[in-house]
Amino acid sequence: MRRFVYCKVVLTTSLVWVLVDVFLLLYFSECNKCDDRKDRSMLPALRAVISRTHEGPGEMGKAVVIAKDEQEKMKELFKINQFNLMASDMIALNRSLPDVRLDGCKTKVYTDDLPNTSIVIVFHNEAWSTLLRTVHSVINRSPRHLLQEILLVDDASERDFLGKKLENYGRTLEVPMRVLRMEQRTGLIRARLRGAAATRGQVITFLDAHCECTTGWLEPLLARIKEDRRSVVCPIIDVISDETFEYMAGSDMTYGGFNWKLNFRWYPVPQREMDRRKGDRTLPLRTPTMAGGLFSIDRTYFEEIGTYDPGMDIWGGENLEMSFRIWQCGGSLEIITCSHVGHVFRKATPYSFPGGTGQVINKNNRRLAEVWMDGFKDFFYIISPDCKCYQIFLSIYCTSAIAIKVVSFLVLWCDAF
Ligand SMILES: [Mn+2]
Repeated sequence: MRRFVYCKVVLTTSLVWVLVDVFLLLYFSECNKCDDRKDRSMLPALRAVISRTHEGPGEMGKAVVIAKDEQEKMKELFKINQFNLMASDMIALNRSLPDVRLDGCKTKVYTDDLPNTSIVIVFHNEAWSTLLRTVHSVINRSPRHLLQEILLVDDASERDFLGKKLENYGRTLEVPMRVLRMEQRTGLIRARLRGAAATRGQVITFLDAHCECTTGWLEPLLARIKEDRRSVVCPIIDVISDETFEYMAGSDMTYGGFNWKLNFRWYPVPQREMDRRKGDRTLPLRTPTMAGGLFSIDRTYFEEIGTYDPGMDIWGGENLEMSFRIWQCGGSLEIITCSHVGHVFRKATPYSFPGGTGQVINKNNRRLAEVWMDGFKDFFYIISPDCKCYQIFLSIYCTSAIAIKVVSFLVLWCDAF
């Protein structure tokens, strides 16, 4: 009898321990899920980047050196895109980059509920490695829940690998990537409009096709738009060398301006803007104009201010047009100094334009002056007498421009220049 009681005690205690074990097991497997949730912003690809050793051509943003006996071939390849294609092709699509942010930026914390964004990238005969490195840098360095999709708009490229091969590659990515095709060469402006019209994210982020996004590039852009949906924000544009693909940090001490030829120019940030920010260089920097290639804008605000002027051709002047439009119609244009994106700056354009570059830019600038600059347009006409020969066409291509002006000024209460 006593032995039976003894047995019962042993059995019950064993049972208790089994239950404790089961509980512990369940508890810890739950916690694995917790860790996953904490990590949800970090994609497997990003983890791979972090754990990768920083060796190989161009890693950590270092310059690529081409061997002497390859120099001739390198020069030949350079002509295709007007950058060192051989160097670009040697660099991993997910190469590592240095963290070039100001120290004050690295400790900033952003809320989890930022608006999400669609990325729109327009390309024309872009190189495979630069285009895909742009895409991978977006995916690897953006919290997944903030990326709605990546839209590539092909402005009638003629290279085979940018066809089906690109679409198939897109299917292997962790973020939905779609390729939209323009039927014929239409230029940056109308291609961007096509991309923008297809977006579903709350914010549209336009990028150039040869960029690399760095750690923490996206959150500060979206946080500023969440704070004020009428702020249109640009990252600091770092320089990726067209010769070596070395990554070099851009300055937060220059901002965008323009001259009376209506060329975009960088100027030193004036003291008054430093004073307005009380000397804190990590705060948004109000800039008169933007370079135009890289910026984020609230999608509904983009529609409200009338998007781009669809009457502008190919490229040129659209960045100033957008800048003036934003400032004059109740918004603000800012450089977010905590956000860094690299861009391959080229010395020459590899593209040819129907009708020639000069004519296109003059026509666009003329529209810009007529719609947004009021009496100040005379400065432009005085300094660019070339534009006079287009006077005869004014009535044709200004009708739609003036319609834009009337609508914008009436509906949006836009200010004068
Ligand atoms: Mn570019």
